[in-house]
Amino acid sequence: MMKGYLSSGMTTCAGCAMELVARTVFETLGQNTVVVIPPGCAAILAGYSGETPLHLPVVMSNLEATAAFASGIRAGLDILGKENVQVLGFAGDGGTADIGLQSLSGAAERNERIIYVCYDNEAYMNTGIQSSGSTPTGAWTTTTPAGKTTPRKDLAQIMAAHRIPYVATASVAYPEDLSRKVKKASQAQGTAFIHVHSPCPTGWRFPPSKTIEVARMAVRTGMWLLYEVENGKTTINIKPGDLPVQRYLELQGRFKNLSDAEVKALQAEADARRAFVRSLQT
Ligand SMILES: Cc1ncc(C[n+]2csc(CCOP(=O)(O)OP(=O)(O)O)c2C)c(N)n1
Ligand code: SF4
Ligand SMILES: [Mg+2]
Repeated sequence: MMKGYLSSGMTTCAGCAMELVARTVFETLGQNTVVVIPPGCAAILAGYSGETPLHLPVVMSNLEATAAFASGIRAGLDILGKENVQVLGFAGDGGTADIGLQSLSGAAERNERIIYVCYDNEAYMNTGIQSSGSTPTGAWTTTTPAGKTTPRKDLAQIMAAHRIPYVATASVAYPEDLSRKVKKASQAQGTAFIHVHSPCPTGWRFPPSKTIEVARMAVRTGMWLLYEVENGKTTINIKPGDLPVQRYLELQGRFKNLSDAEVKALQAEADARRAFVRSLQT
């Protein structure tokens, strides 16, 4: 049963995947958890002016340094003998793939015992839908009004290349898979990283009632893959879907101006990604 570590009356947008992801992650980790959240849409969960909706100890980091804050808190807890308390970084894609990447990379290289969850809404949403390193090719944002022309970074593989004990991808549409991965992350002997696909109705231009449908279609078309890398071993958790990517793109206004050639290019990218991750699974 959901205990609920977030008060009701939250002010995320209707249909926000990030909030569902946060609730699932907090619920899975439980009360012995200290949370670090940088600026971004999730900052609303940390609160402001001395008030917070979150029933867990939480600090708002700056955007560059979520993993550094988490590392420092981990060190303090260890000195106090509180090894059983988990430290969770919960950050967006801009704060993870771009602005906070150096501190995350440093923490991973030191193999800090922290859990880092990136909710990926594929743009800087909180400041007005600007393109990030995680925005997919072709997507409209306010800084890519004609569609992004370059590919997205492969964040999960960037983290796997640090050879930390646990890396996983997840999706808001598969909460049991997400929860199982969070549990595994909490048992890792070092840095654990989970990259969660988190559709954003406001920025992706779809109705709030369609969040889970959009997220599920990403997996069913191979636009998002669900796998984990445990101590270097890759396991695909849900069979990568092979429906045409058009089925995912057509649900969202941000892709409405794509040409046939651009759709073909995204299809080729999805096919290549599927083949690449399959090749890692031995
Ligand atoms: C160094 C720095 N640059 C810019 C900002 C302004 N800023 C605050 S929140 C935010 C968006 C963060 O995007 P993301 O991490 O993807 O989270 P989202 O808003 O999408 O949830 C930005 C750019 C900042 N706080 N710090
Ligand atoms: S802009 Fe998107 S990610 Fe941010 S609160 Fe609204 S729905 Fe959630
Ligand atoms: Mg974002």
